[in-house]
Amino acid sequence: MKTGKALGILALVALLSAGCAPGSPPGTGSPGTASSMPMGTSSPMSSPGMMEGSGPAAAAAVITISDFAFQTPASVPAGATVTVTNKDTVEHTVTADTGSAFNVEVKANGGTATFTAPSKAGSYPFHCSIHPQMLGTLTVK
Ligand SMILES: [Cu+2]
Repeated sequence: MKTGKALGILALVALLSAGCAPGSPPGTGSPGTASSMPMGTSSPMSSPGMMEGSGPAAAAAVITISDFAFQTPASVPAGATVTVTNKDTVEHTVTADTGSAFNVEVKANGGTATFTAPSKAGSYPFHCSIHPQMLGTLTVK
């Protein structure tokens, strides 16, 4: 039994594997990666709709884009101002599939854009013109 040699090999293997381990320290996502974009500046909910001018304040019509997906409200009132917030790190668009009912670009990292919902009730499928696999439907009542 050449235990000593076996132990030596084991030690060598251990050394090698330790040395070859990818040197990625834990926590690669440093807390500083978030952009300096402040989150609190774009909150349409708290504004009493003074800029709208006409009509009663409707329920918040907000589309949120997150992780390459649209999060749409169950419905929006006809003619409502729809606010789009993009939480992704790339730009997206909200583009009606047919016609030109709406088409807005939404900047990355918390960018917002608004458009006016169609004045006619119905379902309006839309997509992102940059990422055609991103699909959504805006229901107008
Ligand atoms: Cu997109």
